[in-house]
Parts: sequence; C-alpha cells; structure tokens
Amino acid sequence: MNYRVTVIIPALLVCALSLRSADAVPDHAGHKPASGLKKELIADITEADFLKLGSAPKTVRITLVSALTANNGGMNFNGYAKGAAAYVIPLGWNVEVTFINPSPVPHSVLVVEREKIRKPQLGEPAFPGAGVPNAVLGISMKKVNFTFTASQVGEYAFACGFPIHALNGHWAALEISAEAKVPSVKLGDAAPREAH
Ligand SMILES: [Cu+2]
Repeated sequence: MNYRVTVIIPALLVCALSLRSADAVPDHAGHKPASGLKKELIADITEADFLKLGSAPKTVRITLVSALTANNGGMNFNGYAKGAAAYVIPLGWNVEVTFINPSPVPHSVLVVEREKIRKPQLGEPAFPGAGVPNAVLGISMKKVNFTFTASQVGEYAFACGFPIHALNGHWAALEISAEAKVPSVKLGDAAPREAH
C-alpha cells in the first residue's frame, strides 16, 4: 500500500463516521457520537449543577459539560446545542463557570457576543477571563474553572472556541439583563428555572 492510499483511506473512514453522528450535521472530520467519555469527570453532575447560586452575594455557579450526550455530534453543552439552553444573568453578577469536556474530542467555551457564533474562529472573550485559556485549541478529558463579571448588558453566547464548532451549533445562549433579579436557565422547551 503506498503512502497516498494509507492516508486517504483512514480519512474517508473518519468522514463516513462523522456523517453518521447524531442529527447528521455535516461538520469537519473527526466527530463521532459522544463515546469514550472519561465518565468520572461527570459522575456527580446533575441538572441542578447547570445553574446554582454561589456562596457570595450576586454570584452564580454554572457548569457546562460538552459532549454530555451525542446530540449534535457531541457539540453540545449539557446536551443542548444551537442555543437550546438559554441562560439569563443579572447585570453586575459574578459568574463562576466550571467547564468539563469528558470527551477525547477537543472542545472549549468562552463568552462571545451572540453574532460572533457565525464566525469560524471566535477571537477573544467578551469579558476579561470569560473563557478557558487557549479556547481555539480546546481541551479533552479535563475540567477547567473560570470566573468573570457580567458587566455589560446584551445578547451573548457560551460558545465553543474550537474552530467551526460554534458555527455548527456548539453554543448556549447567554443574556445579560438589567431587568433580571435572579439568574435563570431555560433548557429546551422546559419553563425557565431560577437559580437557588
Ligand atoms: Cu466544541
């Protein structure tokens, strides 16, 4: 088998596998349904962890798990893709994020202005510290914490910074609101739930 054949055949196999993934979203090669997860990273995570009040005043704790399910080829946060999970944070609150990627496929998260999710690369976070370091490279089978202040009203997203992922739906909606008194999250068609 010559060099070209040995390279092309595995590449075609990867493409075929990625097209079989959930929802059949065409994306770049390398994605399979969420499998090979490092399960101990998410063993204790429940839906209550997706949004909780922090210990200090005006502090909220958010856990975002990528590839929690096979939805959208693993390009989801807590199982939701394409903004189907929607967070509202009151202006001025501190946000403590735990990001977990139990998957061997690299993912990341950073806060960006909502319109940026249409770009192949997301650039810098909208607020200082509002993302994992080197979001463009992503992490795999790891947990990272970061904290930021929701200091500007607007429509944002928690988006995966790995190239093309946000464009393919790897994002959750984030609104920073001057009217909201308590953080909330809406998951899919369920009613919004307030942090407590
Ligand atoms: Cu991703």
